[in-house]
Amino acid sequence: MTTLGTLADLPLDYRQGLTSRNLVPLWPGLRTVLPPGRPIRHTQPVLWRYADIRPDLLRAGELTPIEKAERRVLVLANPGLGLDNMQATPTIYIGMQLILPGEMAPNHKHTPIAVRFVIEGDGGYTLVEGEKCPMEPGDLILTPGGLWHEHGHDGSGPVIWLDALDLPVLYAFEASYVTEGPHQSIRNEPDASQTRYRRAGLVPYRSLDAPRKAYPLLRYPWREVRESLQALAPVTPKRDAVQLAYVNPETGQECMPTLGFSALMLRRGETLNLPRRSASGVVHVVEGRGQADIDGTILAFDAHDSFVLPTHAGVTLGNGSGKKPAFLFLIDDAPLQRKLGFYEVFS
Ligand code: GTQ
Repeated sequence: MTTLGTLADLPLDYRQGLTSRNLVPLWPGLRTVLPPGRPIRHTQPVLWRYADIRPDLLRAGELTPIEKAERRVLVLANPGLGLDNMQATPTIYIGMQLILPGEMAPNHKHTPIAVRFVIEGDGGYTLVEGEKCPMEPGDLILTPGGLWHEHGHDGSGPVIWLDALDLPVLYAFEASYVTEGPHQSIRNEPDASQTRYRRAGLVPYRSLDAPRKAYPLLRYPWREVRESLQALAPVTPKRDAVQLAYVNPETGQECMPTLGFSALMLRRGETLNLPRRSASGVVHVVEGRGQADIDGTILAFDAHDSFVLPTHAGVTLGNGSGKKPAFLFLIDDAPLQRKLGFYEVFS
């Protein structure tokens, strides 16, 4: 590959003239924006310990009333991307949200999509367009872009969950905004995971002729995901991942347009090599402990910790227990990359 001319090669008056006319020569920066072979990455493979986050979040509960926060969230910001930019990866926003008994996080809708993955507590719920989704630990709850959502808590003790949004993408598009709305009235029926979409492989008959909703299923109960992983484990060859994708039960496609969600079980004593791929991701540890090797950076993880998988990273995940499985929840931007046509897996 030829060495290109630099800025210093150009006369000062020429450079100043270009700058004054908002013009930039490409060639001095060409190898930065189009590096050979592999992208330049600023995303660091950082880990956030839940043992650190939890006390800070509970303190936020004392310091800032919900009315002054709307959403009481500490954002997991990747230092490589600039803390103020609120990016865990270039495309993924991750926050940890606290709601205390009796509090309400008021109704709104926004252009970014969001999902909640519940970490601890009883009695929390999210209302999505009138559907009340109970938040039990490990549950995944979708709040698709443009759908009204508010959070509440009728139990005791703190409820904490992880928020994942495609906010960095919408923000880069200069398309991110929110609309506030009045408190929703609750439809007095159980969520669709208990009624219309109770079981994989069965859908309401009329949805065959015309799918009724873009997002028929808003809640994926962890109890069923965990059982399904345990059933999958013994029929999965040793070198393959025991991994289930969260999909739309009517289309079988990823459940959200931009971000992908999957659950992964590391069997007792298992060490798993993930293929290098173009997607970035964030792993949240649901249960167990272990070790991640990300491009040579070694991270020891415990239950409820979260860590970053940069694009194109070589990733090895090890279960730290020879006795118990570990369960991980993975968020990635593969759906967006597939749609844009550059998703790659390198084996
Ligand atoms: O709960 O709707 O972490 O609007 C960031 C923005 C959570 C939410 C976040 C939000 C929400």
